[in-house]
Amino acid sequence: MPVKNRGVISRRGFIKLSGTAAAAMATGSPSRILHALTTQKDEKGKTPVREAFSACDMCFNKCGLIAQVENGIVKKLDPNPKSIKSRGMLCARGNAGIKQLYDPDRLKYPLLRKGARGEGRWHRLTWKQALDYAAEQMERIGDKYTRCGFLFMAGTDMQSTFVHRFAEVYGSFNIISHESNCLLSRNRAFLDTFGVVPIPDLLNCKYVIMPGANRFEALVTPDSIDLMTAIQNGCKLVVLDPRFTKTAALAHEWFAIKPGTDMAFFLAIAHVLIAEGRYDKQFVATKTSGFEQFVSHVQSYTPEWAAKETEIPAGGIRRIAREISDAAPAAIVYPGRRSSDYENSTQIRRIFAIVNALLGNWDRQGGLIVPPKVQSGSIPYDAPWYDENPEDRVDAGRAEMMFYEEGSFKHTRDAVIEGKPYPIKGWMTYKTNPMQTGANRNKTIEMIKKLDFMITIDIAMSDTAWMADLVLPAPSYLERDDPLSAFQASSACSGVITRNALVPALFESKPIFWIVKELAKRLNLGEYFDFTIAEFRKAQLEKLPEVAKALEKDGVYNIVGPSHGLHEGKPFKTRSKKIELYNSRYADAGIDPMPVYTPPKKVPKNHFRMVVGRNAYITQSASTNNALLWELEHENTLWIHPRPAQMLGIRQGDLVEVESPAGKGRLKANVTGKTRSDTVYMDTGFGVISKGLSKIYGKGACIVEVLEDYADRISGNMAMHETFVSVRKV
Ligand SMILES: Nc1nc2c(c(=O)[nH]1)N[C@H]1C(S)=C(S)[C@@H](COP(=O)(O)OP(=O)(O)OC[C@H]3O[C@@H](n4cnc5c(=O)[nH]c(N)nc54)[C@H](O)[C@@H]3O)O[C@H]1N2
Ligand SMILES: Nc1nc2c(c(=O)[nH]1)N[C@H]1C(S)=C(S)[C@@H](COP(=O)(O)OP(=O)(O)OC[C@H]3O[C@@H](n4cnc5c(=O)[nH]c(N)nc54)[C@H](O)[C@@H]3O)O[C@H]1N2
Ligand code: SF4
Ligand SMILES: [Mo]
Repeated sequence: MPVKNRGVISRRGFIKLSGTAAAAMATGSPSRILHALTTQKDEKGKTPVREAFSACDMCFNKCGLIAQVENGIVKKLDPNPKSIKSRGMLCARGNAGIKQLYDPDRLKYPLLRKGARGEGRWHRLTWKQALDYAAEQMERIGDKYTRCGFLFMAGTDMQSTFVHRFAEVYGSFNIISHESNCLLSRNRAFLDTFGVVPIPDLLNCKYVIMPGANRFEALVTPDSIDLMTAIQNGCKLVVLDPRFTKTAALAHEWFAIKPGTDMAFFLAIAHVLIAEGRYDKQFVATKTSGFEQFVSHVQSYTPEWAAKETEIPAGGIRRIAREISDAAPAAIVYPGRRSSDYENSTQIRRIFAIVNALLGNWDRQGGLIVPPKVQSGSIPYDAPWYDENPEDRVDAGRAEMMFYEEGSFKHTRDAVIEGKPYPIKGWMTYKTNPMQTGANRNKTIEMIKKLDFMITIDIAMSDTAWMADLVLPAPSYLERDDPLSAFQASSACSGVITRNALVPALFESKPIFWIVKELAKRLNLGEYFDFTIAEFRKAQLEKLPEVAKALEKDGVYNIVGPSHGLHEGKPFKTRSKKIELYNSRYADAGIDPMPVYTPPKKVPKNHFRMVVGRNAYITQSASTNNALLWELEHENTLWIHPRPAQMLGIRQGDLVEVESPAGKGRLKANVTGKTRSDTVYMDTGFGVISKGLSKIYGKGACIVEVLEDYADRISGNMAMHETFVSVRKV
């Protein structure tokens, strides 16, 4: 039953396709994918169906799932109602997971590059050849350039911990994750205010201001579900977004804020809270430091001033300040998730944190909470020391206050291109696709050209794999046993989940744990991986018998009980032991100790600001080639407002060229009032260079080909909303 090439399918059709029919499609396919799988029947002539627990991995949320497995084939994925994090939900992407498993485009065996990088000619290797070659290259680069001459980058995964372990015992300090392209400036801001990154108790909240977040499309569980429940229970939602997102559509109020001016909005909110004595006085007096400095700091930041910056009326700002203070402490300025936006993103998020502190919502029901987290065990190790290594990470000193463990993709890439302070000649990427998710693709290509050896481990021929020298096939999440993962989510909802292989790994795919273990053996580091996943899990569970029992019985362990009022009387983990409205560590480092407003760069004439965002059926760059999700979006389009579109002679569906100093791309125009007239937008995950992604190759444009690579000054987080583009009809 082939899937018809239609633009739209109904929800019922989608669910049907995602289940039994999808497996049938895969089994019925003439490709060799499932050739080996034959139908077995029991004595009664029925095919046995097994139900098994696992955790979705179509995005980082790890929603609980129950799979129906028949004759070694995953037939359907259902939500696990016992998972209180996902509240018995699997989203469209979760349902489509089955097509990730049975995707004919999956990588099947190790491949070595033939010809030039990115040319797409490959030579099949055995695993032994591939691993011997990789180990040889790692040894050679380590000897010639020190162990820090090899860079490691792992995306979000329950097995990424093994990449970190491997990098450490191999001896490189240069380990990065996707986080410096995601949320580090938010983390920096909340950590430097509260000493911890708190979690919003949306379920019990009465008033939410959501600036630059899109919870009804960019799904975070349980936030997305809880926010909807809270609204049904009377919570008010105010959204600030230059685009009319689905979250804006479901909000009580939406303001198409001028991009880059959120700090002005919240400085003015703080101004009103203080001027009208609407802040939580007792809380502020006992729990915060620097209030006096802050009072004088916000004196001139009136709503009338902010109105000119934000293009939101002063009366609206004043009213919202009053409303949110009336609802406090069950009232939240949503901290947000992705904050890879502006050069001053940490300071923008600092004012979000400070307004929350003024509302006194800390550790209160419906406010910002820090729920308990399960501390699992591990198999400890002492990484060897390599005398010849340089002193620090290659990106050290390039941002004012970088997270040492995370580093910065943007700054590391610059360092590799410059060869300074020392050369990096090797790169391993696991389950991350910087060719699509690191702003300025041309620079990533330039970086790769500097390397002697690049190895990519993926399930598909991503654009990053396409540029690598050696590509290794990984099993999807439905074929893997993973370690345990403790989660900490909102609304009395933390726990532990794990992932069990539902079917054996297809083709020659091998999990990263096995790969690094084999490499370690070849590099005389085998002792650091002298265990199995089962033994690792056992060590994790050693002191947690009740967790082990729950995982076995329910597929998930939930911590139930109150998640607020847990930190009363405890000092904050900041220098002053209080919530820092004024941050003296910043002052010492020459950073503004309180957020100082500077207007965003002006959009040049005949240009637009490009912004990044999501929709509910694409996960960053990774799910656009999924057969089921591709049914919902065949290519991306450029959102452009009707007014400028008319001036440029652009009509719905016209092919346009978008250009910035970083590069250009061509895609169809979506002329829509859902974006401001000075702002354009496109989805991520199209305009691929990899011919191994057969459904989306040649479709749409690649946003990181156009985005320039600015960075947040404090954290080194990528800043993806600082790019101005011109648009012309082709
Ligand atoms: N379906 C789906 N869900 C996901 C993901 C996914 O890829 N797909 N990814 C997951 C991940 S890794 C993350 S980090 C989260 C991201 O979750 P969010 O951070 O909530 O999502 P984004 O879509 O990045 O939201 C950014 C929004 O900010 C708006 N914006 C742009 N500039 C400005 C500005 O100056 N001011 C304001 N106020 N708004 C602005 C954009 O238009 C966009 O709608 O989503 C998670 N959930
Ligand atoms: N243009 C643009 N850039 C962005 C964003 C954006 O929305 N647009 N969002 C930013 C944010 S918030 C984030 S979190 C980052 C995320 O950026 P990335 O870490 O690059 O995440 P993905 O785009 O999801 O890419 C995941 C890669 O892993 C592969 N993969 C999927 N499952 C498996 C598996 O089981 N095993 C292995 N080995 N590989 C697998 C996929 O094929 C894909 O190549 O991007 C950031 N950068
Ligand atoms: S939000 Fe959707 S894609 Fe992400 S883990 Fe949950 S079900 Fe899977
Ligand atoms: Mo993210």
